[in-house]
Amino acid sequence: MKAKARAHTNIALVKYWGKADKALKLPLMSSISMTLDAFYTDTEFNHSQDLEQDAFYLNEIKQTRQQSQRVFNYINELRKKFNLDQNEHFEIRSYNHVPTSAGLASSASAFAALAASFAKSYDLNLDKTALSRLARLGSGSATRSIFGGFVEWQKGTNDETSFAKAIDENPDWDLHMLAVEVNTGQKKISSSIGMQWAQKSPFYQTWLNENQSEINALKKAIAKHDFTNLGEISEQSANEMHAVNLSANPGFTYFEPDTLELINLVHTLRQQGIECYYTIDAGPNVKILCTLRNSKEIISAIHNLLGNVKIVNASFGPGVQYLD
Ligand code: 2P0
Repeated sequence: MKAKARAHTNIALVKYWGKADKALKLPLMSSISMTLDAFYTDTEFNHSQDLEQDAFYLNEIKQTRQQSQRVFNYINELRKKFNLDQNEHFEIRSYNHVPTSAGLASSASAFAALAASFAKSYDLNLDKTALSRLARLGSGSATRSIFGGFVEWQKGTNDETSFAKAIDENPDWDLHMLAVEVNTGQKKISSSIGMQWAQKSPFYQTWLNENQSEINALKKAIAKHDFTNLGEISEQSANEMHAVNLSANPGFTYFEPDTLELINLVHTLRQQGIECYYTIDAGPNVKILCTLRNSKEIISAIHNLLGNVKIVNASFGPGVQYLD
């Protein structure tokens, strides 16, 4: 009747940025991510005939009907899919340890934790592949948050074949990601809209054509623990994603002035021999890949440049876990 799950966010190194099927959230490209230890969502899913109405609480605050719509639609879709009792009501309590809607992928951990707690509460006995497919119906990036470490979401061609799998769930690798919070406010262009607009770029198809070779190259770099290659491929994928945004018609960008300041800082640090690389998602925040050894120096350079911005030092996080 009741189950609780924790899922961590993930940040894509080879980006997902376009759908082949909107309803099933089938992607146009495969992607590779790193699951992070520092950001996660805990979700409790309860269903019972004793409940009087459906309810969704986020960090103890009851969400309005409008705020709950995406979550309610998702649960109703899943109940239909598994032929579950539609007359029962459900109550969802989520605790988000991720800044919501700020390009730090809160929907990834949110829908992965929701899919897992839902499935467990109904004793559906789903394996991780099935859970990954279920999470995908909530949010594309949630597909990858079922697994820890390095994860590949193979785009597939239909609901059965589009799911994530682990590349290496416990990498023995000194690899860190500094999440620099430039602006944690609600973003103006949602990911779903942004990725739709991006497809109007004349460069979009060219980018897609490179997807499989980028995936192969990153998997090789991961297998060899080759930081330079991993960083270069990740930075390029982020640049390509933001380039198709800028070159769409009309063009748009998630960058803010401080985003560009941080890109320049990463270039300067590299010239000084401090190896680091950036990646940026659907928001102005910048994530910097580096080793733990270099992280102190990079953090102090960021504070020198931008003053007292919040920086979270993250490393590899685990896959979905059941709590209680
Ligand atoms: C990613 N992003 O691969 C890409 C890179 C943001 C930039 O997936 O519409 O919330 O739910 O599938 O997963 C963010 O978009 O979009 C995202 P939907 P999602 O992580």
